[in-house]
Amino acid sequence: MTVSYFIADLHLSDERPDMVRAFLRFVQEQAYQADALYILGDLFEVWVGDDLRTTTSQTVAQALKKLTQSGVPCYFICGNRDFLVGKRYCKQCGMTMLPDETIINLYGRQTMLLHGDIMCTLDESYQKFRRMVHRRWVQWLFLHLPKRARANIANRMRANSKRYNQSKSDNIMDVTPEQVTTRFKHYQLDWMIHGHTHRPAIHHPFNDNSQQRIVLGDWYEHSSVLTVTPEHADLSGAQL
Ligand code: OKV
Ligand code: MN
Repeated sequence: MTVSYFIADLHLSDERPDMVRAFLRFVQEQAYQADALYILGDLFEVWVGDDLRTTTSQTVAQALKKLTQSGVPCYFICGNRDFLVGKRYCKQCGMTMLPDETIINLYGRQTMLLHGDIMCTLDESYQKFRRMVHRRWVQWLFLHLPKRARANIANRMRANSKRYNQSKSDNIMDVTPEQVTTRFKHYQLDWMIHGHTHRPAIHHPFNDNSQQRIVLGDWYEHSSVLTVTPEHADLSGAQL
């Protein structure tokens, strides 16, 4: 079948086996018929190194390995939570890591794929955090800490950010319109597909209806999947 699937913000972890099951169901019941599966970040709620295996990470790897070995290519762009997913884990899944802001030809449409956090420039404290944890030497040091120390740091950082994010307004947490228009103009995009904001929608940023910004939803209550064929794009969510 001529169809590609796009998902993001699954935030999978051992704490939500129902969400993991929904992902496995999606892979088994839909993804095998696809030309490709694109995972646009935050597949996992926490990631502190490929060497820290969890039930969830291994179950997911097994399912994706079977899928990719059957001939369905799977692509992964990291999110703001799972930015430390590495070559080793991607290899275990048989999936290909793509850089943030990858441009593909999607059945004739010039399409940019990204997680989306990089366009949330109003959230200055987050952008500062992002720049820090994306430095190569910072990641190198963190990954050379013992597993227990990494897990402890992650727990503390998550607890702090939960408290902190409640005080941020909706506007600050969304993408900056100017970041969107700049990319459409500079790369002559037809489409942009991203996640991160957990606000599923199809936006038309210009008067021209052929240009679309498609925002994927999260998987907390619904399995949010974007289905793209040569004819159309369908953004749908099914109860978990
Ligand atoms: C991911 C976010 C926790 C947001 C830490 C260097 C540093 C990596 C890390 C630790 C945390 C990922 C890897 C996590 C995202 C949070 C809290 C807020 C806004 C370092 C490299 F700084 F310690 F040196 N981390 N984890 N947050 O728990 O998955 O995105 S995480
Ligand atoms: Mn995100």
